[in-house]
Amino acid sequence: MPTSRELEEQLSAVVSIIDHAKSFLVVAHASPDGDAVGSTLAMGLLLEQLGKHVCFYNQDPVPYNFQFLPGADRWTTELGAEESFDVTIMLDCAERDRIGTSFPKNGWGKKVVVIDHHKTWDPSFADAYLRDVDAAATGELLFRLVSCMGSLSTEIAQNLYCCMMTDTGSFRYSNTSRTAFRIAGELVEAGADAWHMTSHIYEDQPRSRLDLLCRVLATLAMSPCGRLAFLRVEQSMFDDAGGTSEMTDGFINYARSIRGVEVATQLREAGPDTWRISFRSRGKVDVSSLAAKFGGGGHHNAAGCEMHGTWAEVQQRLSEALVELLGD
Ligand SMILES: [Mn+2]
Repeated sequence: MPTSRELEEQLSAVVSIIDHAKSFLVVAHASPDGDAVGSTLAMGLLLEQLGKHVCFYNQDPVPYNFQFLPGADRWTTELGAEESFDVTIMLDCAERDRIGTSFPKNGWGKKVVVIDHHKTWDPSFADAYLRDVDAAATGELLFRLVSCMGSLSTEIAQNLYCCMMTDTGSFRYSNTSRTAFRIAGELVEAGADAWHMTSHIYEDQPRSRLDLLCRVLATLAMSPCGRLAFLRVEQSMFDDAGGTSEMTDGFINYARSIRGVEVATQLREAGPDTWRISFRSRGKVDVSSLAAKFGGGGHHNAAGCEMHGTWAEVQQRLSEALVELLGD
């Protein structure tokens, strides 16, 4: 955890790099969530406000429920081979691999800035890091940056509100600090409307998402001790129910919400014998360290990785690792 002095130093290093550059690539992790989308758009809009040239890039498209956000129409999943940038700003992740395998080599600008709040990080490749694992969202760090160098327009405020709301589980998780509430209050003052944001993000889902949820909940399995719950998303479910993989975001919370469950795990089929694993902890177990063991990463209570094998093999390996972490 950086001291406020260290954070100020990190901030001024980032401000100085931005001041001295003209063209920017803004990118967040692949399979972007609300914080990744909101921080990409807020960062891009801030840079445009400062008169910079910006490319809003991600390997993956904006999920259906974030497409209403101001600036979402600028999002691109293609980068021209001839394009180059003074600075690449990487958001909501601090490891190269997280931005996905189709990130083009020429996507890297002459300088790289990382703005992030994840525990796992690679300290070796960026020119400047603005990192605070105690920030509720990457949007919280961007709020500081906007306060330093720009003005909080309604468009930026809406994007930052999306970051704060989604990464705190609608202001319910343990990262919902006094600071998070204070910033949310300022964002509301700047024009972010709570119900407008909620109704687009959580209450405008396609019927197919619920059809998918029915199928996924039917796979619920519990460990004999009752502290572990598993859900599984198979490719065939999308064929039956319709919908897309981004729609499974949030399903895992049903598994964690069961009385007695300490860790919920979701296996999502990503290819033959390949599974994207998500973990949600109630707080006792640091799932980011577990994910790191399997080549992934994340936060104390929310993390992920990729694993290979049949679902039964993967689930067995994870059960053993988790039981060991939980102790008796
Ligand atoms: Mn985040």
